Amino acid sequence: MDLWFKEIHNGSFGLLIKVRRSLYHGESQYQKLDIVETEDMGRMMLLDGLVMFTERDEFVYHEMIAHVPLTVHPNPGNVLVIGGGDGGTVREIARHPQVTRIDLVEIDELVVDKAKEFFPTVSCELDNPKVTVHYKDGIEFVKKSKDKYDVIIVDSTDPIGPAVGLFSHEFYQDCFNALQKDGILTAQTESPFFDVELIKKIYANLQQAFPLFRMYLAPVPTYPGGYWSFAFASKKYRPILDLNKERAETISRSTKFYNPQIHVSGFSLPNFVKKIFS
Ligand code: AG3
Repeated sequence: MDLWFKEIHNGSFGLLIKVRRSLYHGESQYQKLDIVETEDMGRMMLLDGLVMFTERDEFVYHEMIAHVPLTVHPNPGNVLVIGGGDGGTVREIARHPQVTRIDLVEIDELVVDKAKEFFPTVSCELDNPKVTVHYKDGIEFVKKSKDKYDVIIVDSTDPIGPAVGLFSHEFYQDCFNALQKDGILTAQTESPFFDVELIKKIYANLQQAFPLFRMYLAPVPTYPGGYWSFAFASKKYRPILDLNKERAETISRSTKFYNPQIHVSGFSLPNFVKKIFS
């Protein structure tokens, strides 16, 4: 059988992944959820037909969104994850002994349920006693928190549907207020190759809320363009100068992508990306 999954980005560029079979299809009030078994990439989760992650390469994204802020913050006790109901980001955060509490705010209970059923290696820390899962809209949730978190990680979908607000100035301002006085935020910020206009807007919104912001990059083969951007926004700490190399080294004994050298080099931007900010 010749079955291929196709994701088309911005109408004219696509990604093809060979599929063996469908494992689950369902729909919540928010989105369609598919889980398929692929030929090479392990199982894959799709939301509204877009790749959220595959078992084979999810480590890059989840390690980079989590370990970069957590190795810069000197004592990240209290961490908030917005989105990320699959649990991949939580799994990485749970590797840090300094973290005593993780709030995960996922709008869609179906994502958590099916991640637990089909992706045990990704969702494995969701039942950790340090983790509290809130089935709520992240936008409303951050509005109600003040001076509470050391790190906020926005593990969202593309800015479509319910996720649009997770890229707005107002949301970033609410995150700023929800963070303690030396808090750090990281967020996934789409493809630096294809989403230039969108990225300009996202970083302008961030810049209005945070005194310090930088982009960093990592390769994610199953996302459009294979090259993905993340934002590091902070009230005080600088992403390279304030890196705790010892903790980064310790964490990298259990990671597959992240290490202190990758942390630093992730912030080196190619000229075509630098140009987005000039
Ligand atoms: N968050 C989704 C990143 C965006 C992917 N975009 C796309 N395929 N068009 C991933 C969630 C994993 N915890």
